[in-house]
Amino acid sequence: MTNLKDIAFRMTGSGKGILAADESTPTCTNRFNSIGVDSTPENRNEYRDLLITANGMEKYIGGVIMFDETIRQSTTCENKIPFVEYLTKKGVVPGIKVDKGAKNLAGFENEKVTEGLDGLRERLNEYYELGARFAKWRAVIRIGDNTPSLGCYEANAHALARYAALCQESGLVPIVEPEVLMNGTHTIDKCYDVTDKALKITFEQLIKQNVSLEGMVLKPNMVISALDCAEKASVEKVADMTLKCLKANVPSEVTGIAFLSGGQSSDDATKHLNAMNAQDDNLPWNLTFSYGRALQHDALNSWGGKNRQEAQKRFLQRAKNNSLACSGVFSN
Ligand code: 5MM
Repeated sequence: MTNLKDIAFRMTGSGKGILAADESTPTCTNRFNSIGVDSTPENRNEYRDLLITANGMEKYIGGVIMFDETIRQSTTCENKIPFVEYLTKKGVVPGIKVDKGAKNLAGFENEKVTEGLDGLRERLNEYYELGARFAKWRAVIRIGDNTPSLGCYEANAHALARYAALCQESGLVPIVEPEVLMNGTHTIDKCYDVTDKALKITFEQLIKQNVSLEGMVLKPNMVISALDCAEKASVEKVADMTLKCLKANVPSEVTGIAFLSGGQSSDDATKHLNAMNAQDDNLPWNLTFSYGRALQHDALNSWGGKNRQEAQKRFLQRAKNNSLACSGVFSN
């Protein structure tokens, strides 16, 4: 079995990041509705194909997160090669979203816990056989007047740790994603406090469940002002506060940290990552991206169901910009 640390390095090292293309069918349908394309299995296959087969994407992308439907699909224009096989041949690690979504947390108002642990060992073994070498599980933490509660932090951290241990038992690198949402009006200082606590409790649980830290990838939110906050923090402030929070909470053994974009504009997501890597080139972990919307937004809109070439061009440009940001050398 390949060493988990090596896989985590291939996903996040050498200036590469991760493409999050694991939208579940309802989310993909919302995205397609916005561009007037029917969300059929064939159209979803065609869209994922244009991302995965974009010429040279492997220079910038070390791993692709897929949804259950996608990992069973194949390229549409290159002799129907299964996506897993196609990616593996290009040196890109195939991955799979394995959580079953964030559901209401019983006993708490307006809080979620991510489900999917029952039967997970068997599902992971099947995905390993299909060729996946990493997995992803996303926990959702919303900032509100009286949230998050300690019960919400702990329930989500415990599930993330149980999932991560099961992944490593099956030979898969777990991406551990405790996402503090950008929705709301809160300040960057509030986001710092909540992210600090979420990471602290998540690592306590990961250590208790004997998860190998070098064989995992953390996928956190950046420390940032909420979407509807009256005062938007500068790029420098986001970079400073995010690095401070990560240094305070993420053990140096962790191989990679790959941010989610979370609703930031594509440009902001690149600038923030760039500022962090420009500020400190001696970080203990690879600091990179695992973006969904910030990598796909331009491509999806220019595709519109037809314009494959333009969509691939836009996707490659975003991937390249973020790869440069991994070395802190991106400039507009
Ligand atoms: C790609 O979107 C994923 C969520 O999909 P579902 O809501 O359909 O399950 C999501 O987990 C994603 O991987 C991360 O949030 C990163 O995506 P963004 O768009 O925040 O960079």
